Amino acid sequence: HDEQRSLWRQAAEFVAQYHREQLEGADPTRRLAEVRTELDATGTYRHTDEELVFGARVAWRNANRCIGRLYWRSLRIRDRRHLSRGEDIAAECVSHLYEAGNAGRIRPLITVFAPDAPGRPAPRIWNEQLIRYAGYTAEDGTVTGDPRNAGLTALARDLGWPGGPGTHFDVLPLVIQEAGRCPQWYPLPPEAVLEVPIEHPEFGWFQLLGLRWHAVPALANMCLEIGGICYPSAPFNGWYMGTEIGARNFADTDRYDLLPVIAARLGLDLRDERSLWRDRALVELNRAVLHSFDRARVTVTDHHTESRRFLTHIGREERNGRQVGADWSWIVPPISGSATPVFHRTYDATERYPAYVHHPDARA
Ligand code: HEM
Ligand code: NRG
Repeated sequence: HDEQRSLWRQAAEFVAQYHREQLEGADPTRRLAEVRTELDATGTYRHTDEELVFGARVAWRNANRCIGRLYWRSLRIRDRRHLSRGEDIAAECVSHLYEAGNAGRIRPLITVFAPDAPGRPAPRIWNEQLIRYAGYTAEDGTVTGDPRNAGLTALARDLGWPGGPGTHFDVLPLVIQEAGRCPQWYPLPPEAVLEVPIEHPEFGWFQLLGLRWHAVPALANMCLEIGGICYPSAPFNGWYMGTEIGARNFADTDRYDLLPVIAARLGLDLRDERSLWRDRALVELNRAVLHSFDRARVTVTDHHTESRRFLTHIGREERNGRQVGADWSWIVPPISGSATPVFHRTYDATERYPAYVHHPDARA
């Protein structure tokens, strides 16, 4: 029927692409027949190890919102497709964090758990990222911690998580759901969570703000889609670009909202919009983030370097005969956009597969 036919079409397209790109144009006929037979018999098919590695890397290459794609070939894959129990997934997420963190020399990594299959839906990780800070909502609606995670924090509490010490940076537990079951929470051991205390290269008062951030950004709620097969639990990470933390997580008014605090400490006039107190606070905050990661010897990139690399990436891909899709509004950094080369041009926005895709949030 329809769904089957479209799965076959996507599978065939992927197998053809794999042979074209990875096997120097070898004839895909035999592999296609094999996949067809497996599809007819079981309603799904299994990727070879090589297909999985190729698919996960090309999905990164196809991430139109990602400025960090120059190194897409270096993604390492942890094949854990045989795992679908919550406990096992939690344990492997912890080892993913150790391997990815690598004492500060961060390694781009993806761990792939069991895919969706007919009558056998995959497990789901409910956390947006493997490491997220709790946001505790008080009676009056104010939030301690990261307001972005208030929902997951409340849910974890409902599931029996006792809560952390109540700081602005309590690490949430993993919340994992086996198919058809109620989600369960699993604590992350503190040793698996590499963090950087934030200080400023000049202003001694900065470290007294007590800010910190985790070293590894590991998206956990996107689905890896390869040749029509969905891997909903496939957490991946690279390293941070400083602006993600300094210009968004710490600065957005619906996140840590720190610009007024920092501008006041800088002695700026918060009543005068034209003192550009927000802009000046943003610059110092972003200097502090980059300085602190460097001091802690944790991999981080800055938006000027990364913008140049991204244009290098586009050039290299085009020389290889491939168009690079990109989403301008995500690629241009959230500060000093026009001071980076990625601002001054347009991009092809075509979506390509394999891809990392956002699915509707998991539900119990
Ligand atoms: C998005 C940088 C590695 C896939 C982003 C964004 C940045 C970025 C700045 C925009 C995030 C935002 O505005 O919230 C980097 C850097 C990396 C890296 C510096 C260093 C190696 C990776 C890896 C993958 C990946 C390894 C997948 C294998 C994505 C995807 C998005 C994204 C799918 C869009 C996320 C969404 O829709 O929310 N990246 N990235 N990136 N990146 Fe990368
Ligand atoms: N802005 C988010 C992280 C999104 C993905 N960014 C990366 N991905 N650098 C934040 O936590 O601030 N990556 O895989 O490296």
